[in-house]
Amino acid sequence: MTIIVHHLENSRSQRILWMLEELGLPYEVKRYERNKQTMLAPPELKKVHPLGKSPVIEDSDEGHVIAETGAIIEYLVEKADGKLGPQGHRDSVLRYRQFLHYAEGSMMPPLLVLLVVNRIPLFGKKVAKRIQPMIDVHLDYVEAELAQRPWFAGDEISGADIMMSFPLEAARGRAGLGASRPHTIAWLAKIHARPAYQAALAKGGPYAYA
Ligand SMILES: N[C@@H](CCC(=O)N[C@@H](CS)C(=O)NCC(=O)O)C(=O)O
Repeated sequence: MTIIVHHLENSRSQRILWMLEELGLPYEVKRYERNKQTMLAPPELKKVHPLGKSPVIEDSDEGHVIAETGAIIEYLVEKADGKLGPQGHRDSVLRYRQFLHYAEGSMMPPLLVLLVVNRIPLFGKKVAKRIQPMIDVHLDYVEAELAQRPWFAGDEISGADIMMSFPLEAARGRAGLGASRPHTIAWLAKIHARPAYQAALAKGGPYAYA
């Protein structure tokens, strides 16, 4: 066994399990539970990486500890000789790169703000009303992209789709993504039906967003 995935329940690390299943690389899952009150990761994760966040992987073959979903995805693409990496026409390659960064860099921040403010009584609801239109801009953009092609980069599934899965799953759960954006909903159904996605769920345990 070469790769250990430090997997926090109901978190971004589900993407890494899915990626590893798609690539057919061997791995082991170390599962962590969130603190029920704060929803934060347990302190043990800080022993693996100073940020104490998930995902983090350890590759014992190469002696690396790697944090940040996008960096892990890129590392795994390299390890799998380019599988699920940028491919084809230059436009697809550029879209791949954009969505790889966009998922965490632009789409997750307002979703995270919404999650936090929704936990604050009264004042939270007011702030949430200001955040929702910002999220809608992202959801409309994604819907328009998925109306043009089956996958985020182009005709084939790639690491960009795996990156985009978490913000879109989170948006469906908490930010109004629904039937009014049929291409995005169909894309979610399509990824959830993939055998590799299902195998990742079986390996990682319950996941609230699938
Ligand atoms: N941008 C980072 C974010 C990592 C992150 O915030 N992970 C969350 C899980 S969704 C976490 O570990 N939260 C628990 C905590 O902050 O204690 C990535 O994509 O890996």
